[in-house]
Amino acid sequence: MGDSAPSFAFHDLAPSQESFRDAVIAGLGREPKSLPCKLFYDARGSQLFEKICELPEYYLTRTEIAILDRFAADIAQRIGPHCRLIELGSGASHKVRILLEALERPAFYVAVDISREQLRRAAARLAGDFPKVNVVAVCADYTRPFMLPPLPGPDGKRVGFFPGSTIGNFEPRQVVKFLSDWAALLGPGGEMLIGADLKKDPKILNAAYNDKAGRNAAFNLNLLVRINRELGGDFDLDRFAHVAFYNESEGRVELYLKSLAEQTVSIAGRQFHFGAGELVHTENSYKYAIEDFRALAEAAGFEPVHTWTDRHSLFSVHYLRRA
Ligand code: AVJ
Repeated sequence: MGDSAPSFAFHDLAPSQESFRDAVIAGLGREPKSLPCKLFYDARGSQLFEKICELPEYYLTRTEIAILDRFAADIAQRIGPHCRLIELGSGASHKVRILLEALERPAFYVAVDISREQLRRAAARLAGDFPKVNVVAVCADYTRPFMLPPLPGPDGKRVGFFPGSTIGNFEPRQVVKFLSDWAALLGPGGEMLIGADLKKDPKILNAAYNDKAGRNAAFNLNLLVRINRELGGDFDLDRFAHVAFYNESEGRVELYLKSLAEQTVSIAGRQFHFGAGELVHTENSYKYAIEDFRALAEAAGFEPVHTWTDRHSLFSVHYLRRA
């Protein structure tokens, strides 16, 4: 391990094309129809998501970045030296730069993401910019069990980094299972830094997921474009619409693709019927009051150590330690 030569390793555990086809066929064969939100992130979907992050209405990304910027020194001090940072759903790896700059001699940065080319590009660039950090990219679907590659060298603390409110895509009971699995994986002394979107005025939430520029719509509809391209589907994009709203009693934003007419679509040699107005569920994005999220973390065997928020209480960053 050189002291300053960039170190970059790539591990490909990418889900297969068959698993995409199986997920689509199973999801559209179900009643009501639903497609898992991880299917959004082909190369184009990852780009479209980055464009959502720049929207004036989509407060999540910039607010979380502001929190990380403002409290970076405090976060770094709590984490301490030589840590091994493992990021789930690393995307473009923008946010972790704030941590890597503030941390004292971080030893490893492991980036886990389902979007292979974006991951490769982002991790390679990061390795160039942080030559003292061992950068390891793992292309995997982290909602399923996978093996972390060995992280050699002196045994620093393992810290899971899960920003962006991606945790909001899980059902609350899945959050507990997911965090319990991570508690085991991080080992004794392991910690997590998790971004969670807060409950707030539904008007703000509805605007964030129904932006004027139509980027949320393009992102949602891109799933049909992906099915057409990769599975030989014949979705007519003009006959589906983006639907998103805050479901207050469930505490989540729900996304759907709405069929605008009665129609039959063929995908991978199969026929799927859609009624006029029928909804295909594509995503849930849960919003958590600070205490509610802490209770889930505790149920998963973590001790909530600290929570940082912005001045307007739009977003929260939780720091958890394995109890
Ligand atoms: C990446 C899951 C955090 O829920 O806000 C953005 C994805 N979906 N617009 C979110 C998303 C529609 C996003 N997360």
